[in-house]
Parts: sequence; structure tokens; C-alpha cells
Amino acid sequence: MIFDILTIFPDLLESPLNESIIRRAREKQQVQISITNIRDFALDKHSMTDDRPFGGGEGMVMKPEPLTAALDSVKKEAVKERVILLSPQGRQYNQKIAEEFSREEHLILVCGRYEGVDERFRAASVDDEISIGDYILTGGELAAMVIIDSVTRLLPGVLGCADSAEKDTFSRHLLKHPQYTRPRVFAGEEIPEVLLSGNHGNIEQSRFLESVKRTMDRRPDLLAKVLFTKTEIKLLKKQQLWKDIQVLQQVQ
Ligand code: 9D3
Repeated sequence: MIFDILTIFPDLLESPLNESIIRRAREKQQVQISITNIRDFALDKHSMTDDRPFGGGEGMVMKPEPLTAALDSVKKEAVKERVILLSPQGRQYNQKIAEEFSREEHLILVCGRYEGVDERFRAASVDDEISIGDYILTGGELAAMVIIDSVTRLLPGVLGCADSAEKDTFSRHLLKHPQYTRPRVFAGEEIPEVLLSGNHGNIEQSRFLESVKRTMDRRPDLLAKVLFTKTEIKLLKKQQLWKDIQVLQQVQ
């Protein structure tokens, strides 16, 4: 997978791309990540990448020519690219989109700044517009980082086996149960007895119930998507959780 990032703040991205799993994936050539400074493609002697909006109003708009020139410079002959603009006007990013992106050969991430990009650049050159959620960032750089991080970990060979199984937990739409490690007693607090029992059936059952209770409490919206097995339904009935879950499964 090839990632290209177009930005006017390349330094914002440099260090997070050189740590941990992303760094290892780059070293192993599982991803190729390049940062391009849009300013290098500005036409005038002041390297202007933004200008005042026609029609007046607050803020600045990113000029179309430097964006287009920067984009052309990273396109490759033999590889089909997908150009993604990060902006508050985009469709909201989620795990399904991450999976979709992970099947592309070349993602070009264009980081918006100020009040956004000239509409003619967007219309002519952008395939997909993405927001990472309903909060205000100062620009698209951190959003681009979120996409690179979430897509890279889905690429074959990037994670170990233990971690890949964790994808299944997410696709079940249940939150993770509480977890404990040593010491057995911390600040006077014990860990649940069942975890020491060595009975893996009981441990799985208890963790499943904790996952369901957490999801009901914190993310009831997720329960609408969960499919339970017959055995699980029996267990949830025994715990008197099934009625409440059924209600949450109706509302969407
Ligand atoms: C109309 C008021 N503007 C400033 C308060 C709107 C605005 C313009 C530009 C708000 C944010 C930004 C910069 N943000 C992004 O470029 C961005 C973003 C975001 O703010 N939230 C979630 N996802 C994204 S992706 C790019």
C-alpha cells in the first residue's frame, strides 16, 4: 500500500509515522508513506497556498493550483490512486471505510486547512471526502493520521496473530470486557475470582456477560447490530438481561 499525504504542515505528521507499528510496517515495506509539502508547488514568489474567499467572509481558502500541482506530482503511471480530502464536510469515517481503503493500492490524503479548499479542485480531483467525527480540528493532518493508522493495521502481515483476532471482537459490535493483570491486589482491590478458577468455559461466559453489560451501559446503539447465538440468548435470559437487550435491538 502506498500513502501520499499532501499538507502545508509536514512536520505535524513526521514523528507519529516513525513510531511503533507504523514504523515497523514501513521498515518491512508493507507500507510506503510519503509526505508532500503543498507549499513547494505554490506558483508565486511568496509561496501562497491560500487566499481570501470570493464573495467575502471569514477565513481563507486553499488555492486550487498548488493543490493540483502537488497532486499531479505524486500520481503514479502504473497504479490506480484514490484521492481523499479530509474535511468537516465529508462522510463520517468508520471501521467499514477503513476496510474499504485497505483494499486500495494508492491512497492520496489531502489535508485541508483554513476554511477548506477551492471547490473547483474538489470537484475535479477528489474521489472521496472524509470527516473523522463531529468535533472541530485545526486541519486535516490528524485525520489523515487516523486513516493511515487504522488502515495500516489492517494490511496483511502488519499485526501479529493475537492482534488480528481482536478485529473479530470489533466486528461483533460488543465492547471489550474489563481486563486485569498483576498484581492480584491493587490499592486494596481484588480481581474477579472467576479469572483465577482456571475454568475457561466459566471465564469466557463471565467475560461475555461483562462485555454485554458494558455495551448496554455505554454504547446501547451498538447492540442493534449484534447477533447472539442460541446459547448466548439462554445465558442472557438467565441473567435477566435479554428483555432489555431485545428493546435495544429493536431501536436503530
Ligand atoms: C465555519 C467554521 N469553520 C471553523 C470553525 C469550520 C471549520 C473549517 C475547517 C472547521 C474545521 C476546519 C478544519 N478541520 C478539518 O480540516 C477536518 C476535520 C474536522 O475539523 N473534524 C473532523 N474531521 C475532520 S477532517 C478535516
